[in-house]
Amino acid sequence: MSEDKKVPGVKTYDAAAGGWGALKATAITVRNEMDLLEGATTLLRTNQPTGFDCPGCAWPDPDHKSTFQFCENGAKAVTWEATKKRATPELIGQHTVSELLKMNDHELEELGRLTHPLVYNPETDRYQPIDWQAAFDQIAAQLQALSPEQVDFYTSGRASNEASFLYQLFARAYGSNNFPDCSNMCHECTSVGLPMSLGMGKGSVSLADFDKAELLLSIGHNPGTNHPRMMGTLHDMSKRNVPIVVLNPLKERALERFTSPQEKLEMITGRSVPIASDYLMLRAGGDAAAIKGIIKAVLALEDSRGGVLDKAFIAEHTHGFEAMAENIRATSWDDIEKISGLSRAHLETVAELYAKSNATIISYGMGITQHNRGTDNVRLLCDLLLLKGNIGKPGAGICPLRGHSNVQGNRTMGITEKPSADFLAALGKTFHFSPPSNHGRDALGTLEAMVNGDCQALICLGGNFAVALPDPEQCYPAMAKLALTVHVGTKLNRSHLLVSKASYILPCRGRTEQDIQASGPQAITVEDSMSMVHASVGKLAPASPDIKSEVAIVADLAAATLPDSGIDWLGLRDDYHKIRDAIAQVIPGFENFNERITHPGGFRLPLPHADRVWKTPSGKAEFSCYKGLEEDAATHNASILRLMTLRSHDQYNTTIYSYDDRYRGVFGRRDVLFMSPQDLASHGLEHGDLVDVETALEGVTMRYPGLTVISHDMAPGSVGAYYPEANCLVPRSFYDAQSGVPSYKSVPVRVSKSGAAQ
Ligand SMILES: Nc1nc2c(c(=O)[nH]1)N[C@H]1C(S)=C(S)[C@@H](COP(=O)(O)OP(=O)(O)OC[C@H]3O[C@@H](n4cnc5c(=O)[nH]c(N)nc54)[C@H](O)[C@@H]3O)O[C@H]1N2
Ligand SMILES: Nc1nc2c(c(=O)[nH]1)N[C@H]1C(S)=C(S)[C@@H](COP(=O)(O)OP(=O)(O)OC[C@H]3O[C@@H](n4cnc5c(=O)[nH]c(N)nc54)[C@H](O)[C@@H]3O)O[C@H]1N2
Ligand SMILES: [Mo]
Repeated sequence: MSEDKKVPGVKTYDAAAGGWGALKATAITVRNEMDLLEGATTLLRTNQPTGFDCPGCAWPDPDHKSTFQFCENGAKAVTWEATKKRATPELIGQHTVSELLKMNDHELEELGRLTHPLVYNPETDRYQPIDWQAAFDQIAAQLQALSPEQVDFYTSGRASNEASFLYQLFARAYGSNNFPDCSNMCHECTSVGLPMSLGMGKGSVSLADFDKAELLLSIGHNPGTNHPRMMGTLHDMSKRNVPIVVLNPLKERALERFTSPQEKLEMITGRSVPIASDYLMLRAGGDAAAIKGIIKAVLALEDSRGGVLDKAFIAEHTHGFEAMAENIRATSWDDIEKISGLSRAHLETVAELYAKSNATIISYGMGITQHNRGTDNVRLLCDLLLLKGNIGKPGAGICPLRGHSNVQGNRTMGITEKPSADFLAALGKTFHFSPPSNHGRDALGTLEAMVNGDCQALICLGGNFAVALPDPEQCYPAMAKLALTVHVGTKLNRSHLLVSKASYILPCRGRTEQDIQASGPQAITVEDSMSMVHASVGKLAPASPDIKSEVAIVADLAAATLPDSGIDWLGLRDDYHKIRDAIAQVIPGFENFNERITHPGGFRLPLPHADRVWKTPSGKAEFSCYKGLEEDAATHNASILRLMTLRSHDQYNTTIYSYDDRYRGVFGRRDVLFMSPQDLASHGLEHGDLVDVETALEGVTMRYPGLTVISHDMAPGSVGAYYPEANCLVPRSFYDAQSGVPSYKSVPVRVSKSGAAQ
């Protein structure tokens, strides 16, 4: 690593990703957060058959779950939860909330695990301890006084299946379908787009498919940081000489070269394997143009030499091919090149690889979904796959990389503002009530309702709602206007401090901790990105005797709020088998739930599209017809750049583990703007200059002043800054209309030297 003489905290990272650097980072994290021995044994239990599911990401585990998979960022997620630091009422009560608000997000969570329920006292401007039952009774009285349309129930994707199921049951028994959730900021485009194309809102691949794939297109995700256990899979593919084509505006080190900490020889020799066989540095928001270009070139290959498309599959299984092909043929190469930032020749080489491969997987993340047309983007990826029958065939398929470790499970459990009639009927029948059938609010809907006063109470099962959402300038004051906020969480964060008329923090146990209820020790279950459902059992003693499980908190709150519902909340709380029996009755695919999770590795939920059964209205897979090439509100102005808001290597969403971003060469700071050398030159800027960034959308005034611009290997036209800080540049009106996902990866911005005349 070499120091940058000019810009403090910037270094050039020239090694491969992974390797000893990853081991060292893990050792430091364990030392800072935990007792060494306990830390080591806890990490060894991660993702083991009798252990707990890693809260780090939703990548699945191999079938033969025996060997421990080393994972730096999984270790950070685990030790951050299992830390020995404690945010006791005494510690929190030393500060007024106004003082706590001056701490940054890292400092707030660094206070440690919450140990006792707290209530805000406006007279002292402090959080103070409260008894659990008093908290439940007070919250219940306020919920009873509000109407269900005024209350919103947020879920962040760590909540277990059992907690999520009970939570949606509580909200619906209360009368609300207002379910904003983290998926609304993340993979909602997948949940909306895949059903339109394939009849199912989940990925079609299993882990075994990666062993048989002949080509991988990895688009808009950064697995070295965000899905680190995927690196083992990519490493194996690379060693099998499977081409891995990456589409990403920014050079991400782990997608270039990786040393696997599981491979002794590589660790000893310092050797690494290349990951991307071809790295296409397209412009942010240039994916649709690039994919349309690849499809265009594939169609041209079919015309010139034939035998490229899977015509039998297209005829038997799909609908809309001709309209799609005509639309693509009408798109000009000039436009494709201009908007993608890639050359025709380069896209044609990818088309050749695609034409040659008998089994292709496309994996994708936030680079695809967080755009004005995120849902259309997802459908376009399906179009490319359908051309060669790459859905429902071994070694092929679509692989959305889900975010939170159980976000997919939350959805399966009914956390959705638009529940299906079948789901509501089954829920009502099982619990003898009439659930509301109206469409409720999603995350942006809740924000809007908070601003205009329609929403009066926000209950949060985890997460950091206000910091994750766009438009903090509107969102923060709107939180303070609410009548009631309730946060179920493990650590203190900013959303907890945006206090309303009545605010409560209810501390819960995490995945790593034992969960003992009246009937004995409990397991919870989660669903990974590939629809595998399995049990998770924590082993550590809870962070405090005064914290409860998420299930217990939801059940106790429901019992206090809805004493006449006829639902045996406390019975469900006392024995999670009963919750799973209810899930089995309500949700298809969970038959014999309790029995099936006793098998190591659990079971896979039915995925009709993986068997080429298309649950679309036409009964076929549907090609889409992507109009135009622009993914985001057009700018067509050389002075306007596209801002991608990014995660560093040392953060988990709004949780900032440290100020380092090792692979991108940034240390001890986050106040930087990544820019290409070409854009630096065209903007008359130098590496290290102080710049101001402002959003370039009509009617919007949003600024982020005082960032240090650093030169980075990335596509011209695109700039990057860290999420969540850069949310001050993302307007809440800038989102994908089909899914409601904010366009966090493509905000048009102007960049100018700080102090320069505007
Ligand atoms: N350690 C860790 N793990 C995590 C998380 C975390 O914060 N930390 N978060 C979890 C969650 S909730 C999620 S959703 C996932 C997120 O995982 P990712 O989907 O990897 O999300 P991001 O880090 O936001 O980055 C996306 C990547 O997309 C690229 N990109 C940006 N814009 C574009 C574009 O227009 N086109 C293309 N092709 N690429 C683009 C960026 O350069 C970056 O490499 O990770 C999960 N896992
Ligand atoms: N600009 C920009 N904004 C973004 C994104 C982006 O790429 N750019 N990404 C978006 C995405 S993909 C997502 S998913 C959202 C994330 O939004 P959220 O899911 O709301 O945010 P997190 O930061 O994951 O939530 C962290 C908090 O969760 C609590 N917590 C941790 N573990 C547990 C647990 O086991 N139980 C409970 N009850 N609480 C727990 C802790 O109190 C912690 O402070 O942010 C979105 N916002
Ligand atoms: Mo996410």
